[in-house]
Amino acid sequence: MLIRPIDYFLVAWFALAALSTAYVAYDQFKNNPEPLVMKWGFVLITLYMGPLGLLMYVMADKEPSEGAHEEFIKPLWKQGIGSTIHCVAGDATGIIFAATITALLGLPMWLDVIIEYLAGFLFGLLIFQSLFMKSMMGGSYFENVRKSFMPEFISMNTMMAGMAPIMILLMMGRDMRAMDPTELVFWGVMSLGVAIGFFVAYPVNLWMVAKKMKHGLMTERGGGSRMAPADKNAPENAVRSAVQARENAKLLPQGAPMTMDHAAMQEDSKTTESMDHAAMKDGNGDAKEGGHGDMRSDVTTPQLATVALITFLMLAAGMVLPSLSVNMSLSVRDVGGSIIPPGMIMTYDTPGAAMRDMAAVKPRDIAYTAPPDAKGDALLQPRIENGVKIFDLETSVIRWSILPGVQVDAYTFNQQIPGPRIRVTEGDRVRINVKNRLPESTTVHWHGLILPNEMDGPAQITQAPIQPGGTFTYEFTTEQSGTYFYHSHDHIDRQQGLGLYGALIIDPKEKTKEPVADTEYTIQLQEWLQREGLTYPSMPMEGGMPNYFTINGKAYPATDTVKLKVGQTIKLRFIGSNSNFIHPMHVHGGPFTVVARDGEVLAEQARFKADTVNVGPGQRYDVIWKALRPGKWLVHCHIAHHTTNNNTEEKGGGGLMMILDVAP
Ligand SMILES: [Cu+2]
Repeated sequence: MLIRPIDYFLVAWFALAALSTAYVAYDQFKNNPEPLVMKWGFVLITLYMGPLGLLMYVMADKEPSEGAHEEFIKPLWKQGIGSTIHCVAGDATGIIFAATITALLGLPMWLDVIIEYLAGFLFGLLIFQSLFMKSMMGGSYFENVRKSFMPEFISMNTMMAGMAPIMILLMMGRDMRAMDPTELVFWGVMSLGVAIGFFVAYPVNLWMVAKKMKHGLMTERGGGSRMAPADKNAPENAVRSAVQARENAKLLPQGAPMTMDHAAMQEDSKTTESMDHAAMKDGNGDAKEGGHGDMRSDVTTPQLATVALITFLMLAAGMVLPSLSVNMSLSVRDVGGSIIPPGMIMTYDTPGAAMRDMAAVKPRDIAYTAPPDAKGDALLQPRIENGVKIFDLETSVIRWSILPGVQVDAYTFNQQIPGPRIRVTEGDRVRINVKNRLPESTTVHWHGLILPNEMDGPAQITQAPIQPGGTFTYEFTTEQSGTYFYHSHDHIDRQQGLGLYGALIIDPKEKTKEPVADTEYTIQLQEWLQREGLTYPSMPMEGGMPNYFTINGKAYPATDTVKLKVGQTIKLRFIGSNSNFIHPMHVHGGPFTVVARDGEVLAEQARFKADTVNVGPGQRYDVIWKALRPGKWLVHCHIAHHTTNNNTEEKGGGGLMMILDVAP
């Protein structure tokens, strides 16, 4: 699913990779005079490295004009490219295959990289080097395995030294979709890893070619390459079949141009035998019978041992150092495709559950997009059966506008933020059916109510969590009155912060017990963290700090304006439905009277006047404010940052701000 800018980039990249691969494959098999194994090497490398593979092909290998391949590929840097391609094509295929299998099996990351190394090494050695090259190198399969071992070991070490840090740091970085082979970003990491591995492996391959330990690029015309065209006109032309070449070669003087040879060996070639596959020697240059010693390596044993040691240290550093900063004990299943907010601190001991807790809401889970002007806190009408008021709540993931053009991906009750208002009367028997359509389990807690313990809601304490698709019925008789609210009590750190809360107002049986005003308005507070189009549960920790703040699901200037007339009173019911901060809520234009706290009406002599009240998470304050003067009077949080939208002000503020518009 395309949810981050990198996803769009990768679509474009892989489209280019497909086109590049198609071209290289077509050109290799149609035109380029090269052994089959190198044709496949270039095709695979272009598949993995996209336009970079294409670049290397046209710069180092593609025959520039008919018959010119032998000369064209001679420079050592091109031979180094050929040698690296030959190694990396095999190694990368083994690594990518192993990475996919280990991810699907759900193995931990530390085991993944070890299996990937072994798979890459064995695939490169046993299949790509020894099997596919056998026809060129001559000798028995096991002889080739033995000769290829050291070059393959050295090359694979450097390849993995480059690729492992990319895989480890990016797969377990912010966007852990990268651990999942069903996600495009996994393949993006593989491609980048192969590319980096290639360039790290290049210098040592260059050295091995120079030392005649490894083959570079080769030219092969006729027999070995399936589609190489045969030139019928000129025997002296380089383009001809292997059979023809061998026949004709007998007539050639020593040192004459040969049609089938290893470029690095050409200068040494003395006999027609050098045109044969037998001349393609690897390893330490043991000449095969019928061949000659022109592939004899001039590397010394101390050189070889030291280079092998250094590359092994590079491998160890590449695998161990990145592991110090990510949790290598986790598997793709543990992290669940989490995308972590920017700046969140993750260490080698951060548990998978913590990552899932902090992760962005997955856009693919969104079941509904609310219209931009949709409002939450809608009064929920009950059905009444045998005197019981029955309410239905359903949780789901929706997209919700908090400002024009700013949307959050939220967990909601009944597709709104805040959840619908439940309003009953003291003494009512209520039954609330909760259906869970979230991708995770949930429960509902009835904050502040006296009720049977098994109806209280805390997951794993009074009830089993309601699993995705499951239901639970809460039933109790209300014994109190006042301003209450309900909220999720399972993974509360995540779920309440993503929108699972709503007002629960209980009117007293005896109306006279309650301080009254001409009108009332309920204010439910919330903090949001929305960046790069993704919504994370805000948390008071590094990387988790909120950047949007809402009253009843809207940030100023999208918050409500309440119309009043001079002399009228309004009861503001503040609900701390947020879970991070204490918000000092302030009203302009004169003091209010605090008449109730946490649902409890204050005795006359305990009521007090104030113009700011600290609304902490979970707290409720009912205050009555009288409109003394006409004009636009603000209600706002007095932590100034909480009246901004992503650190900007619009129409005089943002976030936790709304207007009481008093007419004369
Ligand atoms: Cu505040």
